[in-house]
Amino acid sequence: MTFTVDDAPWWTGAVVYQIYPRSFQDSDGDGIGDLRGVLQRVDHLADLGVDVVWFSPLYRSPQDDNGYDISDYQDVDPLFGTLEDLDAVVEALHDRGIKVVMDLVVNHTSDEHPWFVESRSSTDNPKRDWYWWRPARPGMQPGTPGAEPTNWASFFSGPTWEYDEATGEYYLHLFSRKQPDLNWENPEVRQAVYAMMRWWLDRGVDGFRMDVINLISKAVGPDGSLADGPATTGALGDGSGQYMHGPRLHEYLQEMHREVFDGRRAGLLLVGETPGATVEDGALFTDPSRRELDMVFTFEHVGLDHGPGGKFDPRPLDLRDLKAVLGRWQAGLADVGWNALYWDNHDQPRIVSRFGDDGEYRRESATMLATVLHLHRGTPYVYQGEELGMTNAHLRSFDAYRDIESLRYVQETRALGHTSDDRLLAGLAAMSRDNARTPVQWDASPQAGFTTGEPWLPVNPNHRSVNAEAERADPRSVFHHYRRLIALRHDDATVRLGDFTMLLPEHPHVYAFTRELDGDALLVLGNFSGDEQRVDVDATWDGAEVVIGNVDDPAVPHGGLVRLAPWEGVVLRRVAGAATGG
Ligand code: ISL
Repeated sequence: MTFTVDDAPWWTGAVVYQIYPRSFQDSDGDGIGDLRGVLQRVDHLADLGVDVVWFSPLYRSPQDDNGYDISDYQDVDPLFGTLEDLDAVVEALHDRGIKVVMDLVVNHTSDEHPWFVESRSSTDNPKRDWYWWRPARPGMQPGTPGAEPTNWASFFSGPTWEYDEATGEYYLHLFSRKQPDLNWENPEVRQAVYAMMRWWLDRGVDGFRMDVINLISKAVGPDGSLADGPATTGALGDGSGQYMHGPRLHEYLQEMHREVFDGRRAGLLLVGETPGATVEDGALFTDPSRRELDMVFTFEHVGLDHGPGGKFDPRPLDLRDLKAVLGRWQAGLADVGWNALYWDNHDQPRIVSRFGDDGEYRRESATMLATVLHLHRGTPYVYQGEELGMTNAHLRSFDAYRDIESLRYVQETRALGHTSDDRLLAGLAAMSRDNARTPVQWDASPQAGFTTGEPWLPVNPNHRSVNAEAERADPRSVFHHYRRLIALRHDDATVRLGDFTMLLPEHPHVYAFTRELDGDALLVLGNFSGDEQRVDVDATWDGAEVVIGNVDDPAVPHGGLVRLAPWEGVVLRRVAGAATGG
């Protein structure tokens, strides 16, 4: 096992809470959340009991991708406040024993970052090589369709290359055209990033969540060439083989570790966002002896409901797939490395609407999903509002959407005439990132206590019943369930470190596993359906003690048989002696 009770790092017992500042709490009535707003809500976080807060980007930004396009890494965007406001928030959180992790977005900058402004100014500018500039395809007229240097498709639809008239070349942007990719091949770029990271650590932050960190190394030939990927839609192709887990990725991460973290490691948290990573990649990133990252976010489990047409063409989840994927990550990182555990973040639809039932069984399914996730081995992440059982936005018209990924997808798909508006809207309603981005629902008042103004994205009308005030008042609520799960991880070594064994992998509706440490054993059962489910565990669990449940009369096995109520989630502890079967 990677870690034992004696040598496990602090974050094996920690729970992280993600704040998406624009949607958390507004203090000045402009309809956009801000740092003074966060200050008003720090006690909510302390009451929940989380150990770390990760802030999505607060830096200066033109907000083309809500702050994931940064124009100054060492300042706070005026939308959110000032550096002094941030200091005050960090202090308030530290006072409550909560660490602060910053988003680190260094695969790309904003096109308005001074580095890029210089880089684009001329072909011989000293910063020209800080980004990926390439001429048009040989024999093609620059700026014409198909003349892009490679056929790669952007994450946000369309090509990854933007033609820049001023110098007659293209620059690479894996995301929007306002997010040019930094050239990590250039050592000056890397040193500038490391210096910025040290500056933040010196200011007192406790680590980084590293945005698409597995895209920073591109496969570039000795002559500077970049290769096409296999064709996908129209003229475009999938370039991920050329920029995902590129040849120098691990070298860069190890260099970053040496340059930034060595000598000040204790108490920090380094988590990488790694779309497309396999469990083998995960082990390489998080093997402590390789000195790269503490944990990474896998995307496999949140891709299982993507249909043949991609994420906006969703299909129902087959629970067996979810168990296979998460079980594989548990097994693959059992002896080396560590998992980051999540259902929600600012890019994903709300889990209770996605894998649960956000109607009749909202409370039951939200608490069951939380129970299953938090009982895995790894560090759980809670995304703002998840602890309130917040649901998808259920937006009904194209105009209501703000997210660049959704808007670009609509534009592109309509231009290609690929699908009907009804299907497009249904895809957005299920999968758009805006589902996660509606304002946090604090109370039943007209704007849910989020703002006194007009919110940048509408408040979900269900805030009249689904809100923090109501959740806090009800001991059975989703909020109190999360609070108990977080406390359980703090108190229970088996939850933190116990070995994981998946049970019933072929059952279509029940998620079941055990955790075991030094003779102590927990059984976790989750009913992913609105029907009662009867399953056979084994008789050693008869009469087991209920550690945490989400219904009035939690399921306990008799003769090895257990009956789970709709969306029931329960954790049982084997009573000493029963395991012998005698
Ligand atoms: O949300 C996605 C689309 O389905 C993902 O592909 C997402 O774009 C990818 O996981 C990278 O996400 C991160 O980097 C993006 C930013 O838009 C996301 O918000 C961020 O989490 C570019 O910085």
